[in-house]
Amino acid sequence: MTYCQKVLESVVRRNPHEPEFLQAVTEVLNSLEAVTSAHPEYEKMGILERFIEPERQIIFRVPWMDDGGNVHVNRGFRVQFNSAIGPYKGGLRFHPSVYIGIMKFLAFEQILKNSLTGLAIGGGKGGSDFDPKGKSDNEVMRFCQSFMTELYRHVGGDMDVPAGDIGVGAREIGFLYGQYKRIRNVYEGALTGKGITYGGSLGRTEATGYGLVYFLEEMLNSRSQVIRGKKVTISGSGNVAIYAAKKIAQLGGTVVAMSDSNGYISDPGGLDIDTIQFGKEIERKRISQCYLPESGTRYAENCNDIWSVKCDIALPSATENEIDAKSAEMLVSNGCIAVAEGANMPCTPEAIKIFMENDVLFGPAKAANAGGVATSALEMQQNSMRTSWTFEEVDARLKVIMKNIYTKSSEAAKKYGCEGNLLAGADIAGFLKVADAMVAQGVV
Ligand code: NDP
Ligand code: 2IT
Repeated sequence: MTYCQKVLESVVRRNPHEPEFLQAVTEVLNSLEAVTSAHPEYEKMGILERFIEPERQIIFRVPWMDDGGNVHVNRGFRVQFNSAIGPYKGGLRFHPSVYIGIMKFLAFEQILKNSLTGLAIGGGKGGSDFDPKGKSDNEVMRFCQSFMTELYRHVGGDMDVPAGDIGVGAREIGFLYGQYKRIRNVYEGALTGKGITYGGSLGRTEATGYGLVYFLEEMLNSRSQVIRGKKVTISGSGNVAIYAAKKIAQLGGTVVAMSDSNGYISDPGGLDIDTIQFGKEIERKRISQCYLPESGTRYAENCNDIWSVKCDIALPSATENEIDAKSAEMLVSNGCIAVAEGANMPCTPEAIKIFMENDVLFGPAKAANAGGVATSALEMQQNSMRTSWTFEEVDARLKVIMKNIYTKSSEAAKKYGCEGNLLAGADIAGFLKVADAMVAQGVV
């Protein structure tokens, strides 16, 4: 049995009720076989055993009162997974599906993603099973204040720096930051994704979606292809999806379908992205209400059917495991040439296998969606320097970072005998930096 297999066996044995975490770890350990056999010092130093165990997991009660005076209790989480190369960094997710297994998979992926950015950030993730949907602004504020009243002890600009994820956007970050500042009485960058008036970075809102498309450009370029003229399906209609759609449109592509958890809208002639953005960001509407009835756009229930829409490129940007084998086969038979993951782990292992067997370009999440956290790290840099850069400066840095992540991932794949496999390449390139830092720092 190889070192990777031994460690995987113990992860499976010790975390039987966390399928998403097991899925993420299995994928990564499968990629690391060649690396661990080339570096026997990793086994000697127990690097993998430590790499798959979070440094710290915090679970807490979040009590809050709704507008009708009823008391609710949610569960709060922060998983501080790995701090070998920098303070813990990663988003907060507010969604009813949140439990410790989801937090651990996201924090684990975040370690490698953050390493790939080339910036000094470790891996963490947090959140709650609170559902902001249908709540008033006051209810969301009271929840965020209660959440931060516990979380403040565990975060800080040099310790752990949360940001947004599903269900946590500008509004939630504002409330969380206000409470952090009130309790700590310091003005520091303990959160990213902040508003521009209080320490946020220009370009952070756009960064994940824009970065995803910059990464896609690199992927297409390797086959002498461009975005112009391509039909693109983007699942979700949140932060990542909206700015991916905007950048695709700017670069001459056509966004033919977008979704939310209820259904999807599609239009072979192209969706009106400005209407969708206004409907989602300002009016907080459902996707079914985000198009003009007189346009050629149509709405259908069942968000999973979005993958039956004919497209050249798919950018899954909603949630984990949203593309299964059946959807992958549909994409392939409809002529899809590239898939880049905007969401975290949106493709099942079976779907990824189908893409690879059919020579579909595949951009894995930890590389393709790293633009968000990379720009969060740029926000941290600006906060430390007490300065702010222009949108153009941040965007230019983001482009360079995404290009570097592509290059690093494809070169690592080549070096370790799996040329063209960006998934393995991203795992390997991300891991090497963290592993070497862990070796240097001793058994801690
Ligand atoms: P948002 O909350 O802004 O949007 C989420 C979108 O995905 C919504 O349209 C939502 O629909 C849909 N969605 C969420 N859960 C499900 C589900 N279970 N089934 C179907 N659709 C669902 O989140 P983000 O755009 O920030 O995040 C989207 C993905 O991108 C996540 O996987 C996140 O981890 C990842 N990501 C986010 C980054 C960021 O900077 N924000 C950075 C890197 C990755 P509905 O409104 O119906 O719930
Ligand atoms: O999954 C992710 O990378 C994010 N949600 C962004 C995290 C961050 O700290 O900006």
